[in-house]
Parts: sequence; C-alpha cells; structure tokens
Amino acid sequence: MDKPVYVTQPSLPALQEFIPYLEKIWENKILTNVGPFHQQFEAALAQYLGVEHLALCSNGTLGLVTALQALGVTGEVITTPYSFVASSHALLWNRLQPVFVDIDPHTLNLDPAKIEAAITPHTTAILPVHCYGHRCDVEAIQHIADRHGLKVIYDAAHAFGVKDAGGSILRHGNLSVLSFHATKVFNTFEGGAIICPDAQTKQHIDHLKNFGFVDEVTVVEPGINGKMSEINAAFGLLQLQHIDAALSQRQRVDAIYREALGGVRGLYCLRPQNGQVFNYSYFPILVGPDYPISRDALYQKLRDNGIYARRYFYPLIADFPMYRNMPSAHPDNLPSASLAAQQVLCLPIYSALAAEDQERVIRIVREVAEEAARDAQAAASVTPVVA
Ligand code: T4K
Repeated sequence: MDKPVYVTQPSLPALQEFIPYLEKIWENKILTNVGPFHQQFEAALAQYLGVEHLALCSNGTLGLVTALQALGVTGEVITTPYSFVASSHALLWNRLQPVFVDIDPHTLNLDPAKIEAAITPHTTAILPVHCYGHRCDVEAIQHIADRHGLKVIYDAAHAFGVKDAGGSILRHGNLSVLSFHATKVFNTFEGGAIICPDAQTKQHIDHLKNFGFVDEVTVVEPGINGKMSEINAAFGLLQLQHIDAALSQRQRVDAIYREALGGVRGLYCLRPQNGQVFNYSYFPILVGPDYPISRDALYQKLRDNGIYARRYFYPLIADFPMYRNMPSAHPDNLPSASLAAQQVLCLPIYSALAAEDQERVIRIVREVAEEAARDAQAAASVTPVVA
C-alpha cells in the first residue's frame, strides 16, 4: 500500500531554523503575556498582510468569541451553515442566536440576496465566512449592514493573504478573524488574529484577550485568556520567512489539478473570482450527477487507496444536534448549502505535496470517469439482437 496522503500537511521550516528562537526564549524566560516575540510577530504580520492593526490570539475560535464580545453583539446573528462548526459555536459561547441563511451555489458563501428576509428586530450582526478563501460579496453585505445598522464580523479563517483590487480582504467589515491552526495555509501550530480597523479597537481587544487587565491593579472588563504564547509567536515570525514560497507551491498544485480535472465530465472545480491574489488554501471539487459515482463513493474509493480527501463541510453546521431544531436550520431553508454538503470533496493540497502523490489522486478521480465512458461506449456498440 502506498503511503497515506492527507487533505493537508502543515508547512514546517527546517527544525534547526527554529532553535535560535527557542534559545532566545530560554535565555529571557518570557514565555507569554505579550512578550518580545509576540510584539515582533504582531508588527511583522500586520506588515505582511497589509493591514494596520491586528491583535494576535491563541486560536481562531477564541478570536471569533472575542470579536463578538468586542462589538457588543446581542440577540440574533445571521450566518452561514456551510462552514467549520467553530463559526456558529462562537455565537453560542456568547449566548447569541445563530440564524442560518443559505449560500450562493456558485461561491458557496453567504448569499446576500437572502440576508434581508432573515433580519428581525433582534438581529445585530452578520457573520459571513470567506469559505475556502473565496471572497464574500463584501459590497452587498456591507450595503445590507449599513441599511439595517448591523455589525459585520468576517470569519476569515481560510483567507490568509487573500487580496482584492483594494488590498487585503481582511479590511472588510467591522472585524475579521484569522486562524493559524496546523491545517491552515499559514500555521503557528495553534493561533489566530483579529484584524482591527483602528488602534482604539485593537487596544480594547488586547484588554479583552488578557482578562481585561490594563495594569497590575486595573481590570476594565471581564476578559478571557486568549493570548498567543511566545513559542507560537516566535514560530509565526519564522513562518513568515517561508510563506511566499509555500503559497507558490500551493499555486502549482492548484494549477495541476485544474488542468487535469477541469474537463472531467460531472466534476466542477470551484474557482476564486478573477482579479484576486489567492491563497490556494483548499481544492474543493463538486461531484455532480454526471460523474459516474457519488461524492461519498469517490471519497471512499480514494480512502481505499490511502488518500484522505475531506468532505468539508459535511454535515452542515445546521445539522448538528445543538442547531438542528432552530427554525432557520431546516433543510428547506438551505437548499444550496444542503446540496453543496452532498457534493463537495476537498482534495489534498499543501506545499510539500509530492508530484507522484498528486498524480495518484488525479489518476483515481479520472479513472472512474474514463471507465464509465468506456463502458458506455461498449454498451452503445453492441448490436441489438432483433428477435
Ligand atoms: N472558522 C473556520 C471557517 C474554520 O475552518 C476554522 C478551523 C475555525 C473557524 C476555527 O479556527 P481554530 O480555532 O481551529 O484556529 C480542521 C481543523 O482542526 C480546524 O482548525 C479547521 N478549521 C477545520 C477546517 O479543519 P479537522 O477535523 O479536519 O482536523 P484533522 O485533525 O482531521 O486534520 C485534517 C488533516 O490534517 C489530518 O488528516 C492530517 C492533517 N494534519 C492535521 C493536524 C491537526 C496534520 O498533518 N498535522 C496536524 O497537526 O479540522
């Protein structure tokens, strides 16, 4: 059996490169609480991303929880059911009511045309996700938010480094939240960041992520411990040196898939909008009815061959037990999200994906279609026996 190929593998620098950073930490004995590496990484990351203010945090989920706290969001929040469960869990942790709105079947992001019908007097915010790093329709969402006086918090866990014509897409909305989990394009083992529009908001979030401490004797808010440790921050600083190379390797993997699978009948490769700087964070394909086998059968066939593609995002968040009884979670309300959850398969993509491993993935996916085409041709060429 060939070695297993997972949907992703973290990008890691050579171990020796990290040793000097560890030595520094051992030398100065500052392990956390916004130490020197935290400060350096925060500044270097803001510069890399092209944003002015950001607050590092211990992971993306706590970043979302903290962002909602910072904006004082209450009542109902409109969100997508088509995401990792953390997007909605962050709402429940703030005692907020998620209201699911369907996605656009082409982008798989929250469909702005459906948002207004879900707004009630209790709605205070919208929490969209730039799913797979594909930019939401930020203009339409902002328009609706402005008209109804709503806050917008982007779950940008997949959107590290993505840019549109105006710069980083993390500038949109009131706040955007990144994840630096091991499975993400840019990882600090665990980690995340909240992108803030101004220094005042950043300071507020810095207090919130540190128990509300301002100084030794002053606590201004019931904050949480959401800080990034020095070891994660030091690692992030090192990772920044390698991120551009990692992104271009991902771009190569993405291009090979598109070339090899683009013409396969019944498969559709999701693609980002034109004019974006993209991050190639995932490679989602939609397995449609014209493909000879179902998405789940393809998923299983790949697994049988040691390839662990993933059905991100199946089940829908709205199908998990803590959500499924909410009125907006009903499948009739979410036809496009329900279909996407049945059809999407995320193929392995990461910077170190070996050419022969990617070739194995492609061969299996194509073989299924080619065998079916051959069978159909053979069936058509059999001369019917006339009685
Ligand atoms: N919002 C969105 C839209 C998100 O996608 C996420 C996280 C969040 C919010 C929350 O951000 P964080 O709080 O996590 O910072 C993974 C991740 O655990 C999760 O972070 C991520 N989304 C989600 C999309 O994917 P799983 O259940 O797929 O993880 P797991 O452990 O099955 O890993 C997938 C594959 O990756 C493994 O088969 C092998 C490889 N892997 C994984 C890990 C953890 C490695 O090679 N090394 C590793 O250390 O959820």
